[in-house]
Amino acid sequence: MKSSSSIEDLIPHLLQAKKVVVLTGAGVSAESGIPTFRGRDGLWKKYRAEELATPYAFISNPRLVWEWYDWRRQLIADKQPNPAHLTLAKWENIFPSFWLITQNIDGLHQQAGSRRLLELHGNIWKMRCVDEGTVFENRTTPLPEIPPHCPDCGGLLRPHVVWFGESLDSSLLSEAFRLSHECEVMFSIGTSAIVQPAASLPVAAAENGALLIEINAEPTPLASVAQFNFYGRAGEILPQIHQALLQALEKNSSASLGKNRTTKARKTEK
Ligand code: BJW
Repeated sequence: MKSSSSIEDLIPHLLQAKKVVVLTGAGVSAESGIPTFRGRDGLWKKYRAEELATPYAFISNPRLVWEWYDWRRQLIADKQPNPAHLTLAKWENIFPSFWLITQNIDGLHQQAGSRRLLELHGNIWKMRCVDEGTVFENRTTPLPEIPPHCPDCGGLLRPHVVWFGESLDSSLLSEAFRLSHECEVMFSIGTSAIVQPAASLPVAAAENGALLIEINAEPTPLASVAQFNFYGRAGEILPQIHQALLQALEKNSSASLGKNRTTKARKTEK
């Protein structure tokens, strides 16, 4: 199939789809004011994310790494979901099976209302005891103590996120691959699609016959694999697709599946 960037052409595929999976990355939160990792905004002081998001950086200088996370927690704390997050939350009520797989650790998808959500790289609002492995939710910003210590055993706490060279939670990853293999439509949104293993999920879906749609500010390695490519701001493109989908569902309301979806979709619009 030749690639397209027409929403009109995409809608018939979405109307047919029962199993839809979306992979998101930092670009989805960019319009909420949260910097992405790569590109001009990706620097903190003189450090790149790749230099700080590693277990080696943490072992050699926990204070520096925690200062970076404390800065990011303060930056994220007052940020709100944007139309991209809100649209994806609505899609849980539109498609018969819908799953959101995110690489983001900012919690904005949950804040937008998404519940069928896998957070592959953890969550910045959680901390983990290096000694005991206990996980705590902690939303205090700024942190009163850097680096923070475990309230139970006094051990060093670390952010409950996945750094380079660390394995992702194996059950979460298996579930993400299962959903990607089984879906009929997969969206890859706001990710540079270079960090593994997350970047393999859309490829796995496409290899298993799913329709792949990329929405990103710029082409990524997925561009040649995707059948639909939309380049621009996710917070503008997703609502446009959503509106076109709702209009098509209204027209199709005589079909029983379409009827159910339209009723649910209308509810979510209230
Ligand atoms: C917009 C927009 C708008 C902007 N609208 N779009 C196989 C081959 C080679 C290497 C590896 C491999 N397997 C594993 C590796 C090593 C490594 C890896 O992938 N390295 C690559 C860089 C090559 N992977 C790992 O180490 C992973 N672990 C692992 O696989 O364990 C087993 C193993 C280990 C070692 C060797 C082999 C196997 C773990 C990866 C963990 C990633 N962690 C981070 C930090 C999380 C915590 C934190 O946030 O602090 O996760 S790094 C960072 O990158 C973060 C992100 O989730 C992740 C992905 O970034 P993302 O989301 O794509 O952001 P950007 O900035 O890259 O892109 C944003 C995009 O949005 C851009 O394209 C913009 O244009 C676009 N955009 N505004 C739409 N408005």
